[in-house]
Amino acid sequence: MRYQLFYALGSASMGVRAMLEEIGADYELIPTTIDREKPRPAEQLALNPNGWVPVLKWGDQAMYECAAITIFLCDRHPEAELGPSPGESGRHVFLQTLVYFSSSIQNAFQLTYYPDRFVDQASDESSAVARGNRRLVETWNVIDGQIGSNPWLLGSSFSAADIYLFMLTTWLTPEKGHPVVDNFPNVKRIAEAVAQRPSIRRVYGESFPAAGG
Ligand SMILES: N[C@@H](CCC(=O)N[C@@H](CS)C(=O)NCC(=O)O)C(=O)O
Repeated sequence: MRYQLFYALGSASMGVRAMLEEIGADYELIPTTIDREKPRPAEQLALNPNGWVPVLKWGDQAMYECAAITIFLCDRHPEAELGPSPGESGRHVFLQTLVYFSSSIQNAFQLTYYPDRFVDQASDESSAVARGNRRLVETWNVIDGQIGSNPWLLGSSFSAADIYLFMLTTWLTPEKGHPVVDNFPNVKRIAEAVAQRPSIRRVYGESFPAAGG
């Protein structure tokens, strides 16, 4: 069955697209935008009133939330071996890591990209941004410690969590006050390994530099 993905460059929809490439799924991209000044397609808003991407459609069904889509695709395509299935060893760390990415690291990014969503007064926005930048350091340090000397986030096996990690590192923008990926050497090592995968090259481009670079 063909998937359809509401898609915008630079957004979390790129990680979902990389997963679809890893799976070898038949999919179609539906262009949209993350520009706050530009309208979203009516169908996207009907499926996700937040106006965010990613939104994934198949048949007459659809879902949003990047971590949930990641789990859904892994479970639906176990032959792609993108994560431990229910009952398999490491499943709990897989779920924990995806939800941590979504609820903690993405939240820290949001404080820096959309501070107005977190404070009442425009005058408080710079404080939200500063806290977001420090929160990025705290949360990436947690993930760096989780990885330790393991080759991949879950230990010895590559998984969709590594794709998610790569995607998040592409958002690190030191010019915005974010930490640089070099501060998290284990994260950097995995991001660089993921960047070599054909799926990532197809989605992010052949010339994509080392993650965070
Ligand atoms: N919790 C959501 C967040 C998605 C999200 O923030 N998407 C961003 C792009 S990475 C977006 O669509 N931003 C546009 C907007 O907020 O209006 C998820 O993980 O899917």
